Amino acid sequence: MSATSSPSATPPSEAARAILVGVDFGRNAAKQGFDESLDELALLAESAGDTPVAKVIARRPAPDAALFVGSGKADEIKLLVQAHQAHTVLFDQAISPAQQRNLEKVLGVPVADRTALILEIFAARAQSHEGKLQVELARLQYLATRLVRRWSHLERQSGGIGMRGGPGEAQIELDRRMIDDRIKKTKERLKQVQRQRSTQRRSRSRNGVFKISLVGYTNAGKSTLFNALTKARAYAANQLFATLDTTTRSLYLEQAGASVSLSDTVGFIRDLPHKLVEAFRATLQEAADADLLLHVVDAASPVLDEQMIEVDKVLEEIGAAGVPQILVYNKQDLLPDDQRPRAPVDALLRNDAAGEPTPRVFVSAVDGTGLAELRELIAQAMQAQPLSSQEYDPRFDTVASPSSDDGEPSPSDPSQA
Ligand SMILES: Nc1nc2c(ncn2[C@@H]2O[C@H](COP(=O)(O)OP(=O)(O)OP(=O)(O)O)[C@@H](O)[C@H]2O)c(=O)[nH]1
Ligand SMILES: [Mg+2]
Repeated sequence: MSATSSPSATPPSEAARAILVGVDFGRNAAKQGFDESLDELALLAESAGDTPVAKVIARRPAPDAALFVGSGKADEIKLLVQAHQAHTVLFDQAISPAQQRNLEKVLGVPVADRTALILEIFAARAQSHEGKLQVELARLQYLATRLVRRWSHLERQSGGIGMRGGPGEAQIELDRRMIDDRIKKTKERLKQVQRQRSTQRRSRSRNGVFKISLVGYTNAGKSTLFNALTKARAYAANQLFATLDTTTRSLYLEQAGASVSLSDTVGFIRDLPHKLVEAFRATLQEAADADLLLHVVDAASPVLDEQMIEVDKVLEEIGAAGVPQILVYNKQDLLPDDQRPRAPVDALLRNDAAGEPTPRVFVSAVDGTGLAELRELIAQAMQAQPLSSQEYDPRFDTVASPSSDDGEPSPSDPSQA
């Protein structure tokens, strides 16, 4: 199973024309995560290398057991597939393996849902050894549950072996055993890599550096902000999940007279496949271990509230709900004048937060607005919890320096003076 190693999207010649389908379950919409515009699905499709050519909205009170959308709507979609000579149909909600099989029979083209798309994007983006193993594990676990025609189409795209039209039953039985075997092996390899990683992380935390993680919905501008703050050149693009691996840089804060470590990592999305959260737990752990989270919000998004809720959900899931946050409302440059905030900094009382309002700053990572205020807020947060998990030594100013492994106090340890 090979994944392309460059972050670039599939070349246009291979771009598959895709029909996008969303189902509005009416009153249950919120639970089912309905997005009328299907904008996010379109961006997911593009990020996976497909070209959306048509959108279909179906309305029904509950999913159809066999076809998810019901047979009338399926016929309508089939006509669209033919009219646009589409290669694939993408569903905004999760569909079951049986629904997928039935739909593929009716529509005559591979069908995928959000989960499959997200997995595809992750597979194409993973750069580090650990990231690739994590994606491989999630893909195998997903693969183990279904017959996926689109998957073989994918294998072709990424240069692996695969066959058109999907495997036969005997082949599937074989594949299944092979997959189980590979899941076991991948888990073992991952465990090994993660042992090394946690040793590294421990040695970093023993250094007593104040650790900050950028978190937020995918495409909110985390990497752009990371670059603006650290003068780094992390990959930032108008794609979902442009970043998969964690990048950490040291950042000197004049206001605090000290350096902090800043990490940029994978973005969150609604209905992040659970297996993926599980597979990426080690990467996401970075956020849970942080002393402070910069929760980056795309202030220009019409659905920013929903996105923030989704981010909080994932933070909860990885045990980072208790880490102090600064809300960073990014992309201010995109807002019309009458929607700009009156003050560059304020605090927001969040629904579920008991008591304490969360500091909020309005920035533009692109034109630099509000970055000085953000640095000031970080310095204040450091003062509020200078000795959180470890001894905080303000003289320390590099992230990568090795620390002694034997637990001996370092020569600069103030308690030794
Ligand atoms: N106008 C404007 N665009 C921005 C700003 N910050 C980021 N962007 C754009 O938003 C898009 C996403 O930015 P990224 O920094 O890649 O976002 P991210 O949160 O790292 O996204 P993932 O890594 O995909 O989760 C890019 O096209 C950026 O140029 C901003 O302040 N203003
Ligand atoms: Mg990024």
